[in-house]
Amino acid sequence: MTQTSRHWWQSATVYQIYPRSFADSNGDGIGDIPGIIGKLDYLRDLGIGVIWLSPICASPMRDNGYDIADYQAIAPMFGTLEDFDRLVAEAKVRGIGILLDLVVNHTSDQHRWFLDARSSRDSRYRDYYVWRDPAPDGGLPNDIQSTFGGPAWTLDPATGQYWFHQFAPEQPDLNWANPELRADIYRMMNWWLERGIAGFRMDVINLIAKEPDRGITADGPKLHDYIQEMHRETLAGRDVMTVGESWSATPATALLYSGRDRAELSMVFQFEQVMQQWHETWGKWQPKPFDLVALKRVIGRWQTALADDGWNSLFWGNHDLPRAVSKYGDDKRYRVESAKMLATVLHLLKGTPYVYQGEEIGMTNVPFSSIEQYRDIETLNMHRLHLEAGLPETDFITGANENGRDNSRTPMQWNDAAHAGFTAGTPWIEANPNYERINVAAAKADPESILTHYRRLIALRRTLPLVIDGRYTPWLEAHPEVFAYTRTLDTQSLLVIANFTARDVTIDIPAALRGDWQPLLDAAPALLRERATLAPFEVITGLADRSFQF
Ligand code: TEU
Ligand code: CA
Repeated sequence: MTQTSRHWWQSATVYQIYPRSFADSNGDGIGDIPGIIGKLDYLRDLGIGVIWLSPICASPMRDNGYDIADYQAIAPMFGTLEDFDRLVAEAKVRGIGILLDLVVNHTSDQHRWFLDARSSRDSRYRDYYVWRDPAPDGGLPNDIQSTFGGPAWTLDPATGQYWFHQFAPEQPDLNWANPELRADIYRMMNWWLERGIAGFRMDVINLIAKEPDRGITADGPKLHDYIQEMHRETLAGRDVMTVGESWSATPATALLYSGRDRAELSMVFQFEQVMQQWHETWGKWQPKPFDLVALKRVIGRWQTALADDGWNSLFWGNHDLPRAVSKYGDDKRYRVESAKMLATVLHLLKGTPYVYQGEEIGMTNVPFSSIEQYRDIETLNMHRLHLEAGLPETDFITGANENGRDNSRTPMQWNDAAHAGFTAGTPWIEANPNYERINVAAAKADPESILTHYRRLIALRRTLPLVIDGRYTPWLEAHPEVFAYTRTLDTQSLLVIANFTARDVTIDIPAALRGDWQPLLDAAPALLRERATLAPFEVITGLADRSFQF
């Protein structure tokens, strides 16, 4: 890809905000839009170009806003439409665009469409949702299960049919086969785009074309027709970025979503490396031991498959995943080292990097000990179901502390005041008790903080074209403890060699990598000989006027 055809979002770094947990401006214990506005200077100083806001629309908050009751109203707990317009304007002044979370696989059961749809089989909105008659024996139409546990069908006794929901019953699936529904969605998207947003993150976009009668949930045959239609009706002619969430994406389907001639999306979020670390039966509640070789294999496959067309998203965490430093690093003795190492490895890959709030100061998983401390609908449902199915309580709590979604949803840690400076009231979920040590104020006071390191990485992407365009070459692929790669553009290359363990690791340096490497990211220059020893979680980086093309 030449420099002139580059899109703005290929050199930008995205920062994800989970509004509920970011900054509370009025002491009700819930983060809000004025709170976000108050932190825009912090985000500008970090160097990010885009904020992805998790949902802020009116919602009964069964799933913290991923259950929308009105797509064109702001949830009162987060503020008003005026607050939102002010956020867009204030962010723009700082060179930051706002991505909204487009949740259109389903609505809330409190959306007026669904309220009307369930009022009668003759409702004009009935077909906006997916209804089926009971099976001949009166039971469920089929055995599709929902992501949050239990059947994907719930009976509406008044009208005698089941509605389909891939998540909670309070999140009825929309019927994308209905052209009027699609037109309403596009109208709503254009309404937001005209307010000046920078684009959309699209929630479970892979699920919209479901065909439940054929057992199809993800990747239905019409999926790409719908996305192309959506593009024609809303995105075409606008210089916006879009990222589709797809737990089923493979490198091959990523090219369908993000290939340059496809007129669909800018990129997708993929979860292959996340899911390969889950247990076969108990899923994420019984994590497997971390497998670096498998992780490298997945990342390498995506880097290679999207080298010349399509585009990668790069992330370690989000609001559904555990904290990166706890999952892939060492959140105790080597927290700082491992958080910096993980950031370096991710941000020097090819793609658009995403920073999840608090990752830039090395926030960690929570040490909850009782199910009462959790808030997430998925965790609470799965706790009940897995205990019924025989998983011991302590195993579940261990698994939830390792992989549960509340790990990433505790309050952003701003300073060492009560509740991490997040709220003057009582937070909706407890702050991680380590906020006294791990917080933004402490990070700002330390020139060698994780925060400083993120700032350097984000700035480097803006100044060094090699970071954006360079070709990825993996090294030491079978090594179980070290992640190594080069990126090459023309005759310039950068090198990353990272130790993923808490031990010294000595490696044989491949002949091609030996020699002098100029400093990158304020590190010392490196002279690589036949062997090198990396300290715990150390990462070696360097630049050289050499080419590695394979
Ligand atoms: O997530 C999709 C999704 O499938 C996750 O719920 C995932 O399966 C789960 O976290 C793994 O255990 C999106 C949103 O990111 C999530 O927050 C929502 O709850 C979900 O869609 C429904 O809108
Ligand atoms: Ca508030």
